Amino acid sequence: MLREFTDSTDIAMDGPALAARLDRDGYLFIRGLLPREAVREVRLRFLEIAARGGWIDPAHPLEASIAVPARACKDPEPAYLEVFREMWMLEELHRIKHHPNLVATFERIFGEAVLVHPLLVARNIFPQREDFDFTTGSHQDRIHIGGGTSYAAWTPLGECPRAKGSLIMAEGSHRRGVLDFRLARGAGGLELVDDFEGSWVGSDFSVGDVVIFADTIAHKALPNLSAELRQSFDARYQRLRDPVAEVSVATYGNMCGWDEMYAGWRQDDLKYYWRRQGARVVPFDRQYYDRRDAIAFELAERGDTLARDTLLRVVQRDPDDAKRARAEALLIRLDAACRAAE
Ligand SMILES: O=C(O)CCC(=O)C(=O)O
Repeated sequence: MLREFTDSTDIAMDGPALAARLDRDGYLFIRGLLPREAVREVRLRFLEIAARGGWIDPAHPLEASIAVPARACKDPEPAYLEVFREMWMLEELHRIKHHPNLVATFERIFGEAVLVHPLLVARNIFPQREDFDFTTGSHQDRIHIGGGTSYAAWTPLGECPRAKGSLIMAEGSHRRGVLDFRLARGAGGLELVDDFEGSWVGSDFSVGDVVIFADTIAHKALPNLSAELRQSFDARYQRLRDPVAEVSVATYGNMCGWDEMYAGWRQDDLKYYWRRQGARVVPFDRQYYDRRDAIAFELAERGDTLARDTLLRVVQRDPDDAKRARAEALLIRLDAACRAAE
């Protein structure tokens, strides 16, 4: 059962009230926090790139964002990243996470200076089909983000009713610390063991509506049951004086260097801003990834394809040479076994 989000639009200018509610529920849902035009600009850029990548059905207007099911792909597959790379490097995408309405909201909540994480995530979720499902399973961000306490802001690029796969929260679950997880299909590649029955809250999102949430709240996406590509972005914010993990000041999956990305930008004000702000960068705590990867290695040794996406992530992103080599060998073995079974 899914209950409605508590709507915090009426207290959006009241810092102490926002902070108290965020502490109580683990999330804040604020309607119209971002201007529609600012979101629409990013959306159009995304759709143009998606169309060039063959993801959007040309038989419909671009803004209808009707997906081509045969081109369904997912992060971190190479076919996905090839198209996604251009989206992630867009100046407009990075600029919107600094939108004064977002930053001022976090300043009000913290009552002090805010660090906007340089890393942000953008998503393109193809419609769910019998042979394709990339619905984000329930997880906590803390294990992916590390550093000091941080908060996410998630917003869809375009209208996002529940049936198009909006994000939902397990109200109050942020109080329980880091919880047990297992490997799963879907964005993130993990899911929490607990099902949080009775705690789930969500809403239909209009363009500009934002959900802000704590890095220990359990959350997940609903399946995309529409014919459209569900696009969204999630950015992270923390107190400037708290430490930030090095992964959060790197580009997405280290897909490019910042200089390479900045070369295509028109303005300079957001280039390396966190260095000028004096962000305190610390090593990323890999303990949870080490646990995830150990599970994936064990499953892969047994020929379970559930391990595949995690192995891909290790190959693309892990700093440990031996671990990357082991993941690569297991991936080759898994794929050969799959081909033999076909
Ligand atoms: O957009 C999604 O499907 C997942 C987003 C998410 O889990 C997050 O922002 O932490």
